[in-house]
Amino acid sequence: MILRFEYGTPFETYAVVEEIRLGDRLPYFRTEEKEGLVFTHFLAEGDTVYGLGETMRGINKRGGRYISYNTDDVHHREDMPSLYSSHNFLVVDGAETFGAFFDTPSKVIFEVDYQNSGKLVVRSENRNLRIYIITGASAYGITRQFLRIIGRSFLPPLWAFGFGQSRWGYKNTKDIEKVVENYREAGIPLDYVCMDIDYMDRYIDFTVNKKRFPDLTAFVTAMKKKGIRLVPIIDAGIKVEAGNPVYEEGVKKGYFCTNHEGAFFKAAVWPGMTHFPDFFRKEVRDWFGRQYKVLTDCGIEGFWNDMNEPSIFYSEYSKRQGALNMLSNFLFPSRQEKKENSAYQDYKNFYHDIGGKKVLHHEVHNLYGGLMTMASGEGLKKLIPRRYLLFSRSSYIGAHRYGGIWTGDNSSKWEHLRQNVYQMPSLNMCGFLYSGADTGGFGGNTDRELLLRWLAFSAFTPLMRNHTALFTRRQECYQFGSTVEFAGIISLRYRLLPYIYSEFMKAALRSDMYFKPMAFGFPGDEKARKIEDQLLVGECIMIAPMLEKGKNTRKVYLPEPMTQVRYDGENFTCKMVEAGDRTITVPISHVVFYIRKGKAIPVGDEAQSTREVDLDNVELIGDGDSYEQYIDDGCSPDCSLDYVRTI
Ligand code: MIG
Repeated sequence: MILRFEYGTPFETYAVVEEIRLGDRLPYFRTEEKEGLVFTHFLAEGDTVYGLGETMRGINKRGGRYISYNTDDVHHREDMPSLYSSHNFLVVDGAETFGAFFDTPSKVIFEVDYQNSGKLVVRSENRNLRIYIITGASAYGITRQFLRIIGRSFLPPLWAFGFGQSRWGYKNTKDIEKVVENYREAGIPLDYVCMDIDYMDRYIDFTVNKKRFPDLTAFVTAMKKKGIRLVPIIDAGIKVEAGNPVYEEGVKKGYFCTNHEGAFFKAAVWPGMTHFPDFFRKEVRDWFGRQYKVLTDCGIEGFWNDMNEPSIFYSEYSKRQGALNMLSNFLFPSRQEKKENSAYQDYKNFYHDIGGKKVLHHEVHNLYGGLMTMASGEGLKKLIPRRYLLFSRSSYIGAHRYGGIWTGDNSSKWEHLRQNVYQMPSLNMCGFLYSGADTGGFGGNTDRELLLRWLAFSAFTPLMRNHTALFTRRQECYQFGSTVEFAGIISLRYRLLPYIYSEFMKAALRSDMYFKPMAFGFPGDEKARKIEDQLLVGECIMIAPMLEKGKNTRKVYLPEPMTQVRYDGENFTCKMVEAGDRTITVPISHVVFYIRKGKAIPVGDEAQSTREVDLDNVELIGDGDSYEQYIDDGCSPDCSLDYVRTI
């Protein structure tokens, strides 16, 4: 059952799409007014708390403090309170089991048994909010009810499930051609290459640098012939410059955020001074969505939206302060929270025009990136007759209906691979099924072993992209000596595509999760409940990724007998294994995963690009004898469960 509770005049966030009955007294929480509203729930000792989407730590959120306030910070330490997105849904599972969604675009702090308080304390800075309380028999069932009320996940095309290569620093057609050539030569599958900010003319949105890409349409066509799509980046800010048509039209129509004086707010990002589109207005979203036409007209079918927290280097107000903050952020990452008052000062320096009222950005901050995604998604739906690819850095629940997300600027650290594993099921709980991290790590220099192990995990994440930052070592899969192991691991992804695609589509169409914590699959199993480094992928697979440097073995817990599948880069070897604790040996060129009891999964042939994948031509492996396969042409927008058939 789901009930809605309202405080003050809640802000419309577009997160929930169903009409939910109003309850009269908030259950489970004690409510106090203290610098906003404070909700307290007493946790029992064995309670597990799931959810909160893109946050750090683990799958069980106990012991942590999390702040929903979208933040661009490259230091993803485990105790980091805020990342790029805010996903305020959690489930308490234990003595009392319920789900709660704190629906407000303002800052919310979650203290989950923080400092062993035994309490779940939720502090909403804003007194206007909606809370949805969901009850049900299990954490999984509650999550599925939540997924139903927030509406169906974004459905990407089949090619978006291929492998993508990206690097901040690819400058021109030659750079990209070289990447594609090297991949094809090494026989490593590849479906798309991302174009980072350097493809633009001086980082100006919706422009193409004519020197570097003299004929983008011809280039896109030539790449498509090789089975490669190009995926350009779009940033949130629009450059202030006479002659920039997007800027000029935005100014004329009053589409940008304003400052204290009522003039358009100026903030410096990559292109220099920019104005921020006021995505809170429908006409602004429609207008922004139409701008993608410049690129879709060239044959582009996918984008990534960046800097949409929005990220600000400095502004007309904080010029000095901003530079100092950036420096101190870099030098003293652990002071992130304490710096809030100065580093985030600019969020109190501009306004949105919402329903004719001036609203301070700070109060609706967490919704900005999500609304940019809504603008792009709705625009792309009109511009492209097929399904588009879109993933964003910043988001709020609701944006999952328009695009996916990537988890932002991680680094090349084993710890961040582990965080990637923990984040996936939590993001799925909040609707973001199409997600993934920068495989190999964005900041810092990766190494062969880390990248191979990371790829072996990302082979299961819907968004599978190798991305790295400017000034880091080359990170393409052919830069690490022998390429066979890379070709082998990535070929697993392509051979599993009939399963991965089908499970993703079924999960989205049934308001279900694609990645689940072990506890959701084996709720009665005390041991499974505590395991965070194994995940369920779709309805049939359990994975146990290799997360430690220099180690070829790991422990795996099997709650039931399963088929162990070992892929050596070429062949699948299956054997039944009994329930219980096992130690497996997984050389760097292998991937070991499990098929659940009584289940079978479809595997296909190797392919260099998704266009060679034949979803129809599959073989079943596992001890079951049938599989429910979602199958369609991979690009038509009319997806439905009618496309599920039993094979
Ligand atoms: O200030 O476009 O998270 O993926 O490569 C950095 C350059 C801006 C941040 C993104 C990252 C991207 C980078 N961007």
